Amino acid sequence: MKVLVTGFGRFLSNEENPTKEILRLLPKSIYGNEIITVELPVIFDECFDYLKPIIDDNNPDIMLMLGLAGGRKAITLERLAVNLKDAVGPDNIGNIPTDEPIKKDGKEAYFSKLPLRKIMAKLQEKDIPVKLSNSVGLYVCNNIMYHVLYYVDQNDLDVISGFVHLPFMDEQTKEKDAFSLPLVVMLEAVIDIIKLILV
Ligand code: PCA
Repeated sequence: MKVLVTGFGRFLSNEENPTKEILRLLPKSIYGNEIITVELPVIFDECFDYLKPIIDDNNPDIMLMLGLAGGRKAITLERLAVNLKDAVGPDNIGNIPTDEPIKKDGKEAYFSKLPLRKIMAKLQEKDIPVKLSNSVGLYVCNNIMYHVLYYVDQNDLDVISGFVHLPFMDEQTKEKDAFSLPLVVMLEAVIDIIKLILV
């Protein structure tokens, strides 16, 4: 099986992004399955234009998308993406869409294809803070999750795909009072999630 993992770099006031570090630290294979990592631009719709040829070239069996949700107090397993762009702040090239659909012919929402309950049980067993989330937001993380699930749906692809938000890593909260986790714990969680989907 081939596993494609995506993440992001800096955006808004976040100079660093734990998901970018995780892409760097993930092993090249897990249980003999190839792990491909891609850092996506934090830009509405262009994030998917960038990713699409990589999906087409690699035909992954699993797509795990990662993003930072600073301020959340756990790793959050996103249940669904919605057909809406509505940003309170700009993306990395200044787009601030308001009330715009992502795909005119798309469904209102798509559900994650990851085994969310199983993932939650596994991380809870290890005392890693984890929660289900009913909203991935309406910024670029929702945008990429929606685009990927739309693409999988439209093309009838058999790809286990979904999105997981990570909280701040400890390095990001030295000067602010916010919840964070050590990067190594989040790396372990991401590897566990991949292993669980693989078995
Ligand atoms: N988090 C943002 C976009 C990039 C990222 O890591 C979000 O939650 O939409």
